[in-house]
Amino acid sequence: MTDPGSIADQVASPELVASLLADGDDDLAAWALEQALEERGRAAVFDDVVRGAMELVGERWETQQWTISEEHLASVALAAALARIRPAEAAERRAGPVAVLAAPTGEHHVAGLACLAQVLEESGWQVDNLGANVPADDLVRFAASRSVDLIALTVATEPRINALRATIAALDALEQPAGRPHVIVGGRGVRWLAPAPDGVDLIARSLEDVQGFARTLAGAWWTEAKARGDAGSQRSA
Ligand code: B12
Repeated sequence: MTDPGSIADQVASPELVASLLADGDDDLAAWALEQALEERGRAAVFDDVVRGAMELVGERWETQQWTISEEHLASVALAAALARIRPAEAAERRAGPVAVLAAPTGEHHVAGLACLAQVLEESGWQVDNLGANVPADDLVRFAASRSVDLIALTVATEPRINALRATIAALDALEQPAGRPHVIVGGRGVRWLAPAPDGVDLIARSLEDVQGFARTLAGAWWTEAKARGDAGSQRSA
């Protein structure tokens, strides 16, 4: 007899979540993802179920089983479903290391950043997610205006690799009292990012790849903040 799998595996299969999202049913999609989160960590659920579901959406769009409208509806429903399952404590957090998330100029695939934001928030980070199409010089100005510990960039397609490289190079100009923030890069486009650019601490192919790194940085931040006696304040430089 074959193993039928857990209830969570059945209701939160990429197949079912893709169909719910393409129907615009963010409510039921969020419920399905919550069932998966009962059994597995957030990074694993996002890497397997959310990414898998959106790959199916992409395949069906490419093969014209689903229209552009259904694909767009799925993206909007995904954003709404993710907002419903945000870690409970994240909205109230006023202290902790700060991460700035952005996609470089021309990059409009940003669901990965929304997923990353929640994984970081669950590990104690405060997150400013700037989303799509952020000019390099503007990102540098934004990060210079506050105390930032981590900058996370996403790239989905090959034509955006040059803009990503330009953004990473521009971050060299960033001066902060605690030194240059750590820089990580992820997204399905990192397969085109060889050789690895200077100034990048980690190139991640998944959220699970980045979890240990993010937890270690957050732990070090809290140790230093406690030593300074100022763990209650953050957000501005
Ligand atoms: C939704 C979608 C869109 C939406 C995006 C909306 C939005 N708000 O994000 C819109 C309509 C804007 C769009 C536009 C385009 N798209 Co599109 N899109 C997709 C689709 C269907 C799903 C992407 C998605 O949301 N995935 C879900 C997230 C969660 O997955 P993810 O991004 O991979 O992120 C995961 C990891 O990579 C990681 N991660 C991501 N970023 C980071 C960052 C860090 C630091 C870390 C640690 C981890 C991490 O975490 C996530 C969880 O595992 C994909 C199909 C696919 N196979 O991916 C096509 C796809 C990527 N698009 C494609 C194309 C061609 C386009 C367009 C050029 C179409 C056009 N002709 O206009 C434009 C380009 C726009 C641009 N300039 O950026 C192609 C790319 C083909 C290629 N050769 O690379 C794909 C693969 C579809 C296909 N099969 O043809 N798209």
